[in-house]
Amino acid sequence: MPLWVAISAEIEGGGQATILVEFVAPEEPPSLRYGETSLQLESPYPNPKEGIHLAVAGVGRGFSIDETEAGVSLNLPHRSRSIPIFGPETTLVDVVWLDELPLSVQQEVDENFRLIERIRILPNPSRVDGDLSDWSGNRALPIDSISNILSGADQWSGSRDASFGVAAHLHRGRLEVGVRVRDDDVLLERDHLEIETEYGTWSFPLKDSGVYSLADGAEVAFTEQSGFGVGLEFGVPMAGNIPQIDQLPLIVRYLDVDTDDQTGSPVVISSAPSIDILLRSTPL
Ligand SMILES: [Ca+2]
Ligand SMILES: [Ca+2]
Repeated sequence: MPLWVAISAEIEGGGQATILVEFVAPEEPPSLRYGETSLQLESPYPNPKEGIHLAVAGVGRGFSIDETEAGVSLNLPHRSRSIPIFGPETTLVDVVWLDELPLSVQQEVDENFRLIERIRILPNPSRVDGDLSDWSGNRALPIDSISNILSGADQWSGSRDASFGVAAHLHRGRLEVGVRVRDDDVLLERDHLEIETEYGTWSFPLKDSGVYSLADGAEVAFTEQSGFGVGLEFGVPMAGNIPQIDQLPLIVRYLDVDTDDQTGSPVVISSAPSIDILLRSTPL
């Protein structure tokens, strides 16, 4: 440890994509990054397609990649379910593994590969009322790294400028999302939040404290602003068949505008690059 595995493929439609899997510690889930390109890497180790045993990880099946008609999936140590990472109509191009990324490649990864963070959805109740105390006890997922920035990375000056923590509940068919936005220059009506599931996307500006109605029966409540930023709660009844609670792909994005921004386009910081990429993989 650490260990990197880069899996490049030709995907449906003719494009190329790479999923980078980074093992930080054997007992922790690996982090996944996605790039719309094929990474050129050379490894001193044999191609792990047939399986590598992570000796450091102790017992287990180790790491392997399955290529079937259903697509490409990963088997990870200590996990009973394999993780689909590319859908059908995918051809594996290259699989390499490395103890560390060369510096030149690290720069390419920093610039072009985005973290795929999965927001866990817990079966807890909460109320969309602008009081975030019903989220205490849930560890928020921090979305605060350069690798979460989808656009405007050169405008972003760090987590105080724009970042957020997010947690989610699904209770009695209602999806509720709690977000604490960190922004040292909150511009009401201009800074936006976006919440996306495969069933719909809601985009709304930050507003004064209060509860507001949105499309499709959704509502959002904001807390009072503080020097830190602003908190909000979002709720929406989910129509139709909700998959298993932990398998509802959910993306939260913050679109940050600052007073001194000359470009006019927001910094976009997001929990995952797109819902399509999230849909390809089941929870880690
Ligand atoms: Ca509440
Ligand atoms: Ca702002």
